[in-house]
Amino acid sequence: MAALFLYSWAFMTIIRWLLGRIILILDALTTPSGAKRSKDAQAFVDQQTKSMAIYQFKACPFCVKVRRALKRHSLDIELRDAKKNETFRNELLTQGGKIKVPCLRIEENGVVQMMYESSEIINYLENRFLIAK
Ligand SMILES: N[C@@H](CCC(=O)N[C@@H](CS)C(=O)NCC(=O)O)C(=O)O
Repeated sequence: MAALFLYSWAFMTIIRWLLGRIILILDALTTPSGAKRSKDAQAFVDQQTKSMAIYQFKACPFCVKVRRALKRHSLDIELRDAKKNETFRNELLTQGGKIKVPCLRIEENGVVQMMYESSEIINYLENRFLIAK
């Protein structure tokens, strides 16, 4: 019984790892090109995104979706690996309340907002930076 459990756990781990690699390869092969803004407009956006960070796992499909949106819209937001980095993992848990990625951290006037859900994050960024959908 224990052996069966161990085999299925190992099998699922390998499948998950393989799917993760496939997602990363497809992402690398089809990376979107970034939107172009005037120098001033990009500087304004960069100034605003300085107070943001995204907690993520490298091979999580929902994180890949958000990272592609960042690339497509030329949004320079710090990425924090919550799988490998213990400090970031703890920040995500204490400030957001759960270990779930992606999560967008927005800090404004000393107030921290933690936003989960990839679609909500992308919508928020597109609305905030007036990006046409
Ligand atoms: N509906 C969510 C799904 C996010 C999700 O399921 N993320 C997984 C990673 S791919 C997660 O954080 N799982 C918790 C864990 O692995 O500890 C979204 O679109 O952001």
